[in-house]
Amino acid sequence: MEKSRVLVVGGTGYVGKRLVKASLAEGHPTYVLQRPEISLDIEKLQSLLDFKRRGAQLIEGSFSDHRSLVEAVKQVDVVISAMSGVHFRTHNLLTQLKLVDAIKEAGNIKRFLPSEFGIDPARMEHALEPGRVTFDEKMVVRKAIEEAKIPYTYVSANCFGGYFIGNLSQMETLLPPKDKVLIYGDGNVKVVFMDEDDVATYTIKSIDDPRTLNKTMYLRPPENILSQRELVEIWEKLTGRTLEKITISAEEFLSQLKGTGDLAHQVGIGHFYHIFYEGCLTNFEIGYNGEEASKLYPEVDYTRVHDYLKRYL
Ligand code: GFR
Repeated sequence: MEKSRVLVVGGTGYVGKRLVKASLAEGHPTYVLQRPEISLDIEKLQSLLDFKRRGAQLIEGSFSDHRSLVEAVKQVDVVISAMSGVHFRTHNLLTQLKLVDAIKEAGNIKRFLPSEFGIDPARMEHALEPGRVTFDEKMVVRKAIEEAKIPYTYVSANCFGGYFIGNLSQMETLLPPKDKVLIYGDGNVKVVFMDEDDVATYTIKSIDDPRTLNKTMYLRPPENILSQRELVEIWEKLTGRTLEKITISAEEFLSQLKGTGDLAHQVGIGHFYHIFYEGCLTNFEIGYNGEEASKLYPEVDYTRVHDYLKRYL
């Protein structure tokens, strides 16, 4: 059967550009939404032109023009949204409801993947404020998808290496610490770390797979299920230097929420707490309604944390 046509929304973003690349690499006719709002964002425009050079097609459309979204969606079989959840000040995941409306009206889409790629929001009803906004918005979008009976796959991609591996899971930095590292609690809570390119590869492999239809696909490749202590040890072996480890208790860590610190930090505190103190990524079995990507696609030679860290040496 010929490869399904894929439209990536948010294709110039951190995950989106990798999805475009993976879609082209898998041989899918690949389309990228080109929004007029891009205006003078020269990096995004250059990205779009590069995609065209590499064989993707650009489709003009705007979230403020329903008709344009319907026309864009009619040209493809699969839509993947990779809107930013991190820059929530300028973006709002609820904008995706407009995309859901367009997909519902077009009626031709065989699979829709909304912008998830993190903690499974269905398991976060207890999440702390204000970070819970991420999960609440994702659940509103899921509800709209399911009420519209749009076929879907939700991708729970866990911790992106760029935000969690390179910095040894320190907050407020993207680089590894030089002499001391903050350890969350005993540092033994299991977390799942992912290379962003692998997130895109697994996502593209899932879009035509009946096994992932109306399912959540979790990315939990066994060798990347590590504690923060194990992550630090891998780095210490690579650098040949040990770091001074400073433990921060859950109470101390959460006391930062009392301050009126900037919202982005408060959101991050909540997410890091659920990940590194509660173990929300690994404290459950992937049951009847979930699939695990490295088992579905064993042919993918996913990047191990050790190799991901080499670029930071
Ligand atoms: C792992 O799953 C998620 C990660 C998720 O479901 C939702 C959001 C995220 C965010 C993290 C916390 O908000 O992705 C990256 C990370 C963003 C972040 C990193 C926020 C504040 C920080 O200080 C930070 O330091 C690296």
